[in-house]
Amino acid sequence: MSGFAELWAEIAPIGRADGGGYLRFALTEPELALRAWFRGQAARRDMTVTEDGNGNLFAWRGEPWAPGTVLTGSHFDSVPHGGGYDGPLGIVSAFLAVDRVPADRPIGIAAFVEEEGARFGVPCLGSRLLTGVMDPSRAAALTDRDGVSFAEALGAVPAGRDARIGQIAAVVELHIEQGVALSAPVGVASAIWPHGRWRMDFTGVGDHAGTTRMTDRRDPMLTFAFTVLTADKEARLSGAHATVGRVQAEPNATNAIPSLVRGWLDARAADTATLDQLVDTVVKKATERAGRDGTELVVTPESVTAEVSFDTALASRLSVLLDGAPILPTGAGHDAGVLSAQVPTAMLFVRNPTGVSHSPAEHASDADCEAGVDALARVLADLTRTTPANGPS
Ligand code: HGY
Ligand code: MN
Ligand code: MN
Repeated sequence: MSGFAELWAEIAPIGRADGGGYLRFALTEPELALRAWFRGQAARRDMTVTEDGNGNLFAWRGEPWAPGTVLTGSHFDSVPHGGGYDGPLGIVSAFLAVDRVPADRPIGIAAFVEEEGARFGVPCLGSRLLTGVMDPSRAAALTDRDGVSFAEALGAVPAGRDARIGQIAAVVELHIEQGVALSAPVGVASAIWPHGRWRMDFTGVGDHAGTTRMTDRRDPMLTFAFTVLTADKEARLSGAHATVGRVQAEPNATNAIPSLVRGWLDARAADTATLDQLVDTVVKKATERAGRDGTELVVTPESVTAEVSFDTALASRLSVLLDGAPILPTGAGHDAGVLSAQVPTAMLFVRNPTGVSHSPAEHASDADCEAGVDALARVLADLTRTTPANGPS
């Protein structure tokens, strides 16, 4: 039975980027290589591999989608120059955990597509399609920065909801912790903060940087800069999180006042009221500033995810099973959050000593990852210790 380090070493080189971290965008060559690795792991274990027509990949022990099956897994895709653990840790751990569960237990392993939304802009795209909360035609039309649509990348219009998700007894996703709140090797998730991403289009009048008097300018970069500072200030005042990490300017020339600045606001808070208040305040103040700058602002929500409260009884059961593993919330979105609306769902977190994620510096120790595999195996054995009709006992 291979240990974590050996199996991890098989995927570590795939998608490694010059400049650090990983470039593993959904359905691009590195992620397709990881999918090939996934198929190989499934074949080694005589697991049946299926796809759901949405870009999600599955390996099944027993009949695919059999009632009473417990589904685990995570995602392969990364943010640009992200760490190697965010996503793949849950899939590598799942294959190792399955090896430690009695062979007659119905278990599925998933690799969900486009969890980060880093290529097509909507996070958890695959799990949203699978559960029917994302319109397949909207998903099909999403494009990446090269103008390639999701349908082109997938090779078809996504299939949309697969009703068999309703046959799954429970979902357990293992993921590296993305914060410093977990001091034990393994934790259990209680909730995911409500969060979302809003595209902000600031339009003004493009002009010559050298000949245009300051009083004559309608510069969207000023309104944008004000908005970034406002989002930061309002988040700090309300205990929320606000980030603008992605920006585009047109014509993006050193000696031209931009005509358009496009930025994305990522906002999150421990509760919906705080999140709504934050976004409303930022948009209100930014719009007022646009009036003073002679610019225009259009804000478009690209994806907004409601607060997720994981199944309390299931979380408590897993914490007890795992010798009192801490139960904690997260500000990070996950496919498990999407699935929890339709299936009893839990998450296991593996300690991240620095808490850093979405960065080449993301890391977890082999010892903690081994502890995660052991915990996942114990959870899968416990949750599949029932007859299919009853689901987890
Ligand atoms: O952005 C997130 O919360 C997750 O990493 N997709
Ligand atoms: Mn992530
Ligand atoms: Mn993730």
